[in-house]
Amino acid sequence: MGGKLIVFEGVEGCGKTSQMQLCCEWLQNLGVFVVVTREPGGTELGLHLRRLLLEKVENEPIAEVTELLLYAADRSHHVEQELKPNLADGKYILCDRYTDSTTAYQGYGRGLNMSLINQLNLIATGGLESDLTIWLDVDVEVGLARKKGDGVGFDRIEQETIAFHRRVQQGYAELAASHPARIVRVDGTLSQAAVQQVIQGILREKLEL
Ligand code: Z5A
Repeated sequence: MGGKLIVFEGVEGCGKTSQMQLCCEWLQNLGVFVVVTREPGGTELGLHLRRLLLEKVENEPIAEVTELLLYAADRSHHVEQELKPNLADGKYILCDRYTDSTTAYQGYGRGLNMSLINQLNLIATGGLESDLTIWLDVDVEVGLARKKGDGVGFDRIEQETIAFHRRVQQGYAELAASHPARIVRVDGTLSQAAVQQVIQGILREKLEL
């Protein structure tokens, strides 16, 4: 069986982490070798970059292009260290966020130049695209309320305005419309069990499990 890259995307609190865990258990029960990873922070170097990206430094805000380059650096290292070797070993990789996050957050959210973002995504991935991307669609307010309920406190990006998060959400909607074969929308407002049933159906169909 060849390796597959399955990415989970969506706004804050859409349920990616919970659904990836459930998917991992289901795939392992089917006898599939699974690797769970994330961006930013899927490698040792990436963990340092993640901390730099998500902590807020009051008197030294990160410039927008710097932020973009740090996400690209994390991705480039992640692709080389984690994604390519595990795909070559035939593993199924469940990845929390990938290139569409950069398009949605830095492109739609921050308004950075899309052709620059596309070029950087290409450089960072060497052209490695996901086999399937699950977009968990929830309203921004629903996702942020879930995160607030967790009581962990908001990170630097979660503290952005509602307008920023709405632009990100719009970005996901436009990406899904432009890439219907790769990105599949799932209603993330259903119960966790119902969302998982839908995802398993999609993986069975698209990846012939
Ligand atoms: N970012 C970027 O800007 N550019 C990039 O290129 C990349 C990332 C790669 C880190 O993301 C940040 O980096 C992110 C975008 C930016 N922005 N922020 N902040 P992250 O993925 O690590 O963090 P996150 O987006 O905030 O995700 P999260 O906290 O891990 O949430 P989640 O994975 O989507 O949801 P969850 O942890 O599974 O669930 C959250 C809560 O909701 C929890 O209490 C669950 O029990 C509950 N939940 C989950 N599903 C349900 C359902 N179906 N019903 C009810 N409640 C639910």
